[in-house]
Amino acid sequence: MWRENARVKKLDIPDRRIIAVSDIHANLPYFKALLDKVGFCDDDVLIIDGDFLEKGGHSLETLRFAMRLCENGSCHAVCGNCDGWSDAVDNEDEFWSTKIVDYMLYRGGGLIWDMLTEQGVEVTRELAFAHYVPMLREKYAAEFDFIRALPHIIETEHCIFVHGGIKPDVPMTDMTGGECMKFDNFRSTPYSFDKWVVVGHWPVMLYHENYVCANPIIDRDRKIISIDGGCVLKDDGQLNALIIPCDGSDDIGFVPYDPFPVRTVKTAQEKSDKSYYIRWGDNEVQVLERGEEFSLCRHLRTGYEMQILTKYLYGDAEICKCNDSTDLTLPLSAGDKVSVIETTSRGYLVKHEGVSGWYWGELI
Ligand SMILES: [Mn+2]
Repeated sequence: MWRENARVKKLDIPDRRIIAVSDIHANLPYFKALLDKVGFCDDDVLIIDGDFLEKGGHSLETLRFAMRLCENGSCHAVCGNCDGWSDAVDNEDEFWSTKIVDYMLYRGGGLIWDMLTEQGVEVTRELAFAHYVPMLREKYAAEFDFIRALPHIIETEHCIFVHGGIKPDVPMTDMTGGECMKFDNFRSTPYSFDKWVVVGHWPVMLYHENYVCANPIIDRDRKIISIDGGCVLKDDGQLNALIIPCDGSDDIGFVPYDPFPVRTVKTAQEKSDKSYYIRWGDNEVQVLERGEEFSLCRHLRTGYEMQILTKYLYGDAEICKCNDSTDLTLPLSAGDKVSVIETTSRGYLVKHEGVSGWYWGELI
């Protein structure tokens, strides 16, 4: 799936609403709830824009659910960098037999883990993976056939769906599957396109500097739409459905899903003068004062100091990493609806219109 040239599937979708979802990451409950929320039905076309597997708890179940949706013709999936597991049983090279066990133990799950577990095989450091390959190939022939057949790109009249990204000056079939699936930080390129290019892969919040927003970024000038809402990966993440209308117009919208309880703001508060967002990949902090609930930390690269939830720190060391954190006090009015991510003795970490931050007052 990685080294071969990108496979492009062309779809003719006249007069149907297109719903695009990416980076489900084995979170089947979110995926089902999102499909319910958007009222997905046989008149729609659903595009799964890669990374529907791994990291969350239901890889095999999610794969089977996607297979059923695709069988009835109203769903099409592209392969993401976390989905190409047919390689694990097709290439009997050393990479797979040694690395896969480390990977499974590190993740504590995943598609191959789920398959082995379903067959009563316990995943331990001593597991001789190569021994189980023929069994996996036989028992999961349908699942691996489905994965093998996944295109890297789906192209419709108005849109190109690809997990990571493409280059405007390179024919799509001249790129490798791997390049398309793992095109990191795609929006930081200067590229623009004639058709809408819809991507996942890079959680959208990573594109913002001082605040966290999980809503899709619809860049109308460059025709790039980035939809990965950080489902599974972020404490405040959400699964986004991009909605492209039947008439092919540019009136593109989205519906987010997260399971956080919705409450109402009682008293207004002003936005903080300054804020920062410590994020994955740049999340080393020095703990200045460690508390039970909050710890005062200094972000190592920038020197910015903020209170971080102690449970968001990895481990007890003075220098450590943390889950994504922000100190933004959200601008809120009385009556605003917010979803509550964390409840603390000082206030609430909430999300309002996709933006995460703190509310210090009372919720009704
Ligand atoms: Mn990805």
